[in-house]
Amino acid sequence: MPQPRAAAIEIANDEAPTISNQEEEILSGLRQANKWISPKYFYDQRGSELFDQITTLPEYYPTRTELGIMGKYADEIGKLVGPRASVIEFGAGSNVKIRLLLDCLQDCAAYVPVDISGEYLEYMAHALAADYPDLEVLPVLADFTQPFELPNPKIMPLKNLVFFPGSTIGNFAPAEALALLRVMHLEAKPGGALLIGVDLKKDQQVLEDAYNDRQGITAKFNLNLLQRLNDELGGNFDLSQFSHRAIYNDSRGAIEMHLVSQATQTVMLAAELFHFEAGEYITTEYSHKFTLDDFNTLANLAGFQRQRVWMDDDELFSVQLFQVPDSPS
Ligand code: AVJ
Repeated sequence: MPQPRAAAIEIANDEAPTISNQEEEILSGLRQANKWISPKYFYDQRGSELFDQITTLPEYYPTRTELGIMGKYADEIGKLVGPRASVIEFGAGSNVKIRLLLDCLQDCAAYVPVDISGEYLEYMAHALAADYPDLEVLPVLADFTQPFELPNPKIMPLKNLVFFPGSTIGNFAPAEALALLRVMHLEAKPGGALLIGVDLKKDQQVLEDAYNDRQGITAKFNLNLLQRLNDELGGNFDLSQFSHRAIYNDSRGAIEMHLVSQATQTVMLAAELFHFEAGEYITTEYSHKFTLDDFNTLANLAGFQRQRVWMDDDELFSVQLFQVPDSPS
């Protein structure tokens, strides 16, 4: 009988950001002529629940398609990555995807989830350790957009595999996406690899439908951001005076999510006043879409070499494997 892992899982702390610098980031975004709040603030308890609901919507193809690709090509992914990899997940996101990956890898050396939310990390790490008693789980509390220190697994890994599913890379502006890929390149180390989910350019209507679902869950998800500002930063946003909008910006190659002011109004937040004209909006998310060439060019700039691309039959979504070349001797 396998013994349950008794020891508490220790979380390596790589300086989590304080609430106050997050508050400053939010306020400065709202002071701009083009008002902006980063999509990373969507994910409080309620926001995470709403996102989970989004992933099951008929219009929202990415999650289901990515899971389908990973399931179908699991054996191939496992073979190409090779034995005894240490998996470093950027953002401890989905319980389901990491399990699919761990199940296809041979003799995984360790699992290193890196996340900015301590509570979520702890929950995910324990859930996983309970189901994989032989796996060493080494969570790191850190902002993964900045280089962080990797813990040392007991088993010496043959390579590091950075895992970044969900096309979360699409949330970053091109320059930031490149900077993030460079951090991944650094953490993967020479001889390491990157397995990344990348959403693809496609028919505009299909894209816009995915962010304008008929049940209005995406609208709730977007508006929940204002509720969060009310609850956590002393705001007085009237949610009925803002509406959700998601449109594809062709020149940017991205879905943009907006919260559109329905009236001329002034809102208070953290003891500061913010004025909105009717029709003025806060941009809350960019979700960039890529061609295979677009993404290869970006990854090459970060020093990665593409090894394989897997797609669904309709070519809606891709899972891509890249290598960090061995250091020149
Ligand atoms: C979590 C960034 C992959 O961009 O599709 C879903 C977030 N926003 N519906 C995406 C999201 C609105 C999602 N990612």
